[in-house]
Amino acid sequence: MPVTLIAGGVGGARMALALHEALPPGELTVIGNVGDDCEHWGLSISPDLDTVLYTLTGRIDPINGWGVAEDTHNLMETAISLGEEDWFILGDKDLALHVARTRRLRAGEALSAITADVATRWGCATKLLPATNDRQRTWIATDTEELPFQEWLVHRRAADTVTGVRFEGVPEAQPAPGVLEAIASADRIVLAPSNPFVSLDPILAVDGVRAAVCARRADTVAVSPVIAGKAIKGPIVGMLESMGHRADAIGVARYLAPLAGTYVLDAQDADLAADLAELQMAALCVPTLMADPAVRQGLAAAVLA
Ligand code: FO1
Repeated sequence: MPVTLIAGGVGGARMALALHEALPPGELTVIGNVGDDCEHWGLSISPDLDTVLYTLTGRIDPINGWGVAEDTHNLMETAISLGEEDWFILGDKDLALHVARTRRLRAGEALSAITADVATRWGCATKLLPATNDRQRTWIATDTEELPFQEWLVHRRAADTVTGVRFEGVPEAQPAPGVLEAIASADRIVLAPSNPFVSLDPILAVDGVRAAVCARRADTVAVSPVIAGKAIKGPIVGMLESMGHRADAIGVARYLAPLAGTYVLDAQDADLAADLAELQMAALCVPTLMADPAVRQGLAAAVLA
């Protein structure tokens, strides 16, 4: 059963692992967010693609949910002693991937080709596609200024109130090879429990992607990134509030209703299932906290059933 997952952030990578484990090798395609990409110390960094790669190949740091497990920070310590910026943590093993990607991008290779090659070298049977090979960058509007995504999230610790989100590079950004085909040909499309504003929307903003998912609404399942009014990870609840949405799983469901005919609520939110009927969304209620492998299996089974 070919399945396509639209994924960003740590929630996207955990959902990718759940489906990767549940499906026969090669049946899963993950379309990853590149709006979070940044240049740091002159290197091209693709956090969301890397988080999926590290998660699916057993390299991920289980505590942070990003970066490489038990990485060392020798390069970073020396760079800081030379006066380089210290707010974005780059481990030594992680840096190797950024060095390789930066060299290959400068030599003219497409991000999709580099990502596919890394996945093959690391024995990852799941296909990982960046949403676009074109430059796309997420900007966060706050009460006072507009900030690049990583500056807002990491440097400023998401402390500034969000009033809007803008995707630089849109509407020009074109889908990477295989993206529209993966959406059109999958038996099931899954919207990961990712932040809809900064992890799913940049993917959907790529030319033709939102329309392609809307056309498959009956086969699309979205998983809530909010449980009992709290984020599984990250700043989503504050963003829902500051951008005028209901700050719970139903606020996200309303936002995603044009795209997904089925919505997965965490079992703790079972009392919200009735609110999905007016959105013409079918409800599934299962445990969704994927740090637990049994929950991961149960969630994948529910999404694929
Ligand atoms: N997140 C942090 O909270 N602090 C960091 O210093 C940090 C560094 C970092 C380096 C490489 C990478 O791939 C991810 C990194 N992240 C860091 C996570 C990243 O900011 C977010 O997970 C995503 O962009 C959100 O989707």
